[in-house]
Amino acid sequence: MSTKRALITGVNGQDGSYLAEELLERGYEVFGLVRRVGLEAPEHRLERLVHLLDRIDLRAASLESYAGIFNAVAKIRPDECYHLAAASFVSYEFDDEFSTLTANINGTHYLLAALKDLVPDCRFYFAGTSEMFGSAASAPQNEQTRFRPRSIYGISKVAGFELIRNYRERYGMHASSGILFNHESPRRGHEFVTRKITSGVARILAGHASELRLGNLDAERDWGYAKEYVKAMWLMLQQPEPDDYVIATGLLHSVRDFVRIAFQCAGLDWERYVVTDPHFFRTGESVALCGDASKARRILGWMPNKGFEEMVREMVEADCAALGIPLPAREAV
Ligand code: G4F
Repeated sequence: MSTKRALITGVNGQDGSYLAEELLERGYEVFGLVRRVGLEAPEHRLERLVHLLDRIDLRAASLESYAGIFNAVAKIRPDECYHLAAASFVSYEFDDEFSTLTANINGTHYLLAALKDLVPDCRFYFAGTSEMFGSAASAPQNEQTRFRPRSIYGISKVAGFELIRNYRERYGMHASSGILFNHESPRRGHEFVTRKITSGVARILAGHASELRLGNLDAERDWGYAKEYVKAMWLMLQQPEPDDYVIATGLLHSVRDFVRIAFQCAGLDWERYVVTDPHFFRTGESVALCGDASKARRILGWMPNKGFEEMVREMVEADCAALGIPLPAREAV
């Protein structure tokens, strides 16, 4: 059998870089779409991919240009396409709503349309998100739960999800959506709370900072481990039939839990360093989303393995190592 070709959008993000590793290990030929500026400064803009640059084929294309996507798909002719790219920071303020909505919806639509016309047998993965549930009326959320997005990002993802469902039903494409709850790792962007905390701990331990300013410590999330979540993406495309799956741990933890464990890993008392700052509070964030991944477990054989504390420790260790600081010996957390 010939080598399978996989195309990943958002390949330079947390999930994209783990997925590229996963697919390379499985013998795929991996292609990534990146913005042209990324190719011009790879060590800076593609930092999560530096160790893979000689093993993956990066092509410049903007998801805002149908012609660019069409040309890239025509040249690559992928067997599987993983569409991870999106403006993904969640804000409930509806700031910059037009560009987030337009870029996320159009990018998905252009890609799907190009694949349908050029390589209709290509299997397609769409990165949906728990933000699509928004202020859901019931918990835990599964594939039957009604979407009630409360952010522009969530609305754009619901639109993408509906595009996928329509292309699947109307054109018979093998197109699946993963509804992924929060997933973290040492490669998480610094704008998200988990990485902000672990890098903050490392900076405090190194003497580069004396406090960490955060928003709502009572906010809760269903936090999983990103490396395991990309496996679920691959599993979805190996199924005989396309479908939608919730990927989650089913466990809720608060920001305070995360903070306490992260500081404890470094032998620090969090209450001496953490300052709550109204600037980082989000209005309209009332419901804690918690996923029910029993369908993924039943059909894909997928389940989360890494524990919450273990993941927090790995993130703190990585941020400390980057600053050249050893962590104190492991304590029970
Ligand atoms: O880390 P966050 O910014 O992630 P959020 O908003 O849940 O979004 C992430 O997960 C979604 C679900 O998978 C994705 F759709 C989305 O793309 C992204 O990957 O915030 C987590 C929680 C929130 O409740 C927030 O209010 O942490 C709370 N928080 C408290 N203090 C803070 C802070 N969040 C940030 N970013 N910064 C703070 O200082």
